[in-house]
Amino acid sequence: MLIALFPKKCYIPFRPHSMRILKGSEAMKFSTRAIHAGQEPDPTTGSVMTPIYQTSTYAQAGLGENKGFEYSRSGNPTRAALEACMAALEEGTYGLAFASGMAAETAILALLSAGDHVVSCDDTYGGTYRIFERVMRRYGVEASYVAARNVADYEKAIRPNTKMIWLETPTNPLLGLIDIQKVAAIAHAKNLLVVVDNTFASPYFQQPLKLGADIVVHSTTKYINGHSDVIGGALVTSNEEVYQSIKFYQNAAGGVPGPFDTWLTLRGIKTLAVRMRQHEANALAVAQFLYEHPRVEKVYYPGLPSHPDYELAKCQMSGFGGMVSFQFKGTYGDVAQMARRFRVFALAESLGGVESLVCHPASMTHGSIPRAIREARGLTDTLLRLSVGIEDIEDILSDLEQALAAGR
Ligand code: P1T
Repeated sequence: MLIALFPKKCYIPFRPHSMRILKGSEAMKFSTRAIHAGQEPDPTTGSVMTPIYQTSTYAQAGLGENKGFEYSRSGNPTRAALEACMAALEEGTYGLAFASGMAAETAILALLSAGDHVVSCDDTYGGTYRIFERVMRRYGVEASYVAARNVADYEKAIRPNTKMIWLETPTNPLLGLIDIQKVAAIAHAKNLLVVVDNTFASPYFQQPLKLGADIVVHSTTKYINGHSDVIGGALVTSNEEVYQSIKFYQNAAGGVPGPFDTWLTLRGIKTLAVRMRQHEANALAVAQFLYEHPRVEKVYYPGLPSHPDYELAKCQMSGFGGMVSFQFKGTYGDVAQMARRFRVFALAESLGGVESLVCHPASMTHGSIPRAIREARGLTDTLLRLSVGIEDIEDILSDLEQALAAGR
C-alpha cells in the first residue's frame, strides 16, 4: 500500500543491462568492485573508461525497438554504470543515482503519503531536518525525532501510521552511532522500512543493507566522489518493490544527474578504498591530537576509546571514518577568529573530499535548524566539524595547532 502510487507498469526497466554488468563483480573484493563494477570496455570502441554519454535521447530502429535507452531522464549508460557500481559497493541489488543527496532523499520520502509518519534520529544533516519540517510536513507527512543512540526510543516513537525509520550513522555533526541491526529488528517487526544515510562512513567502512536496512542513501558529493567537484546522490536497495517505486519516481520527478557528473563520480569511486584508509589514519591522528589539547573541551570521533559508541563502532563498522568534531574551550569570538586562521583547512560546507575542510555547523550546515532545537542537541556556537583530508598529517596538525591559538 505504501507504493500504490507507483504502478509497476509505468516503470521503464534497465535491469537486464545493469544486472548483467553487476553479475561478474559479485564475487570480487571491495577495491576491485570500486574500479570495475558496472564498467566494461565500451562495446563499440573498446574504450576502457566508461564514456560520457552526453546525449538527451537515443535513436530507435523502429517503433518499440530501442537498445535499453530512450531518453536520458529515464536512463543513460554512464548513469547506469554508476548505479550498478553503487549497488555493488553496498552489496545491494539495485542502485539509483540522483542530482544531489537531497534529491535522493526526496525520492525515498516520496514513497510516503499524506497521513504517514517517520521516526528519525535527531542528529542528521540540517537539510534532512529541513526537508522533513518544511517540505514533507506541508504534504501531510510528519516526522518525530529520537535521540540518535537510544535504540529503545525508536520503538516508543512508533505510531500506528509510522511507515519508515530514518537513520544517519555516524551522525552529522556529532558522530553518534546507531545500532542498525537492533533498530532494523524493531522496525521489521512492525513492517516499517529502514533507511540509513551512509554518507559519513561510505560503503568502505559500513554496509547498512547487510545489517538489515532496506534502503541506503548517500550524498555522493562527499566520500563517494571525493574530490569536491560534483553534487550528487545515490541510493541502493535489494527490495524490488521499493526499487521499482523509486525508479518510477526518479523518471517522473526527474532529479537525475547529468552524464558528466556521473562520470566524474565513477572516476572518483575508483580510489574510494585508498582514500578512506588515509582519511581514517589522518582523522585518528587529529582526534588524538585534539583530545590532548588544552583548548579543546570535547572530541567527537568514534575511533577514540572515550567515545560512548566505540564498541559499537568496532563491530558495526570496519573503520571509523574521516570526520572529527570538537567543542572549543573559548568564546564564540575566539571561534570566529579561529575560522580566519586556518591555512590548510578551508572554511567551507561539505565534507569527504581529499582536502581538509572546517565547518561551523551552527551557522553553516545546520543553520536551518532553529537555535533552541539546535542547542538542545549539542550544536552550540563553539562546535567545529573537521573533514580531515588526505594531505600530509604533519601539515594538518601544525595548521590545527596554530589555529587553536586563536584569542590568545
Ligand atoms: O548536499 P547534497 O549532496 O544534497 O547531500 C545532502 C546530505 C545528505 N546526507 C548527509 C549526511 C549530508 O551530510 C548531506 C550534505 N551535507 C553537507 C553539505 C555538509 O556539509 O554536512
